[in-house]
Amino acid sequence: MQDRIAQIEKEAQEGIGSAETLDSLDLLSTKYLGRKGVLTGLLREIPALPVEERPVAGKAANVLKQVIESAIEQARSRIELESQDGAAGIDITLPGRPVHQGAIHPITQVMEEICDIFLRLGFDIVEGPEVETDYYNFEALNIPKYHPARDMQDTFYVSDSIVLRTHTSGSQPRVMEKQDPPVRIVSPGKVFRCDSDVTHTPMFHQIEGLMVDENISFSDLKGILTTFVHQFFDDQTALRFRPSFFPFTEPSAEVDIQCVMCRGEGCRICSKTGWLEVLGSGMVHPAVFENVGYDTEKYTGFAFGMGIERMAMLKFGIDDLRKFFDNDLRFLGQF
Ligand code: 2NL
Repeated sequence: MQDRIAQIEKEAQEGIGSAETLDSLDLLSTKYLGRKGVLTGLLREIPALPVEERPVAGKAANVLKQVIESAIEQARSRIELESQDGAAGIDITLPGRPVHQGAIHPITQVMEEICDIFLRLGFDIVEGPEVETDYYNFEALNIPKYHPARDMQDTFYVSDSIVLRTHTSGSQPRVMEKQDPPVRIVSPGKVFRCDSDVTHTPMFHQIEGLMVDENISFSDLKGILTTFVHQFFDDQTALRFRPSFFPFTEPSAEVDIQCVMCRGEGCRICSKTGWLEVLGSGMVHPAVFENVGYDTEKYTGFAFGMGIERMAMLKFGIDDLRKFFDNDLRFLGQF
């Protein structure tokens, strides 16, 4: 009897364990627990056993019944969970949940692209602090105390001698103080001006470049900046160098490119001139070299600066600077 009970339990466990549908489970339930089932048959045989075996056999049969019942309940939960339309309520016809994919901000993209072009031209990237001393932001760059650029209107002052940097130039004298020429660096980053209207945001991005060595001439400036413009826009884009003024360069030149919208025909974007201003540049003023201890008889260099937002607007044909800062994902995801 004990052996048969053990045998029945083994078979029942195997059958129930491998049942895959509720229907087959129902059949197994009837087979073992039904009115004409295996267990009923087993219990009916007990009275025929020798009297001393009956209690043990009866108890074993009842234990077997409980074991089978709980095995069937477990299997039912398992099958319901696995089944697609069972009591667990998993509806496989529901559309999937959307996975929102991020995008790199267009300003970051343009910043990285510009850095890549200068890296290929042999420049290193340096980053300086956004909170800068008056000395590095102004004094070292030959912007004296009375210069209009230092006006409270333009500069965010943290204290008398600390400002939010108004350009990334300050990173460059820091490098020159520590390193003798040749120097070939670009410094990208956020800059801050106390100015906010349709075409100005109080924070924007710039990249500045500096190249210093023996025998660096204005031709090197023209060559590097022409290569840059041809790589960033396209190699058919015409450039012109127009005399200008910056306190930290002499001579200074602004770089215009042929209008990317009308190709020089004259349109709204270029105010009918056919040209767009993209860069400021010049030969580093000897006063800047003296401030960092470079021998002005031995070394010359050129420097340049440009606004990233402006480059991104021209490249992507965006007409409003503020769109970069609205954080509208429908806009930002397009680039
Ligand atoms: C512009 C013009 C410019 C520089 C930045 C520079 C840096 C050092 C020495 C001399 Cl360390 N010059 N930077 C030179 C010319 C122009 O930026 O329009 N920026 C948006």
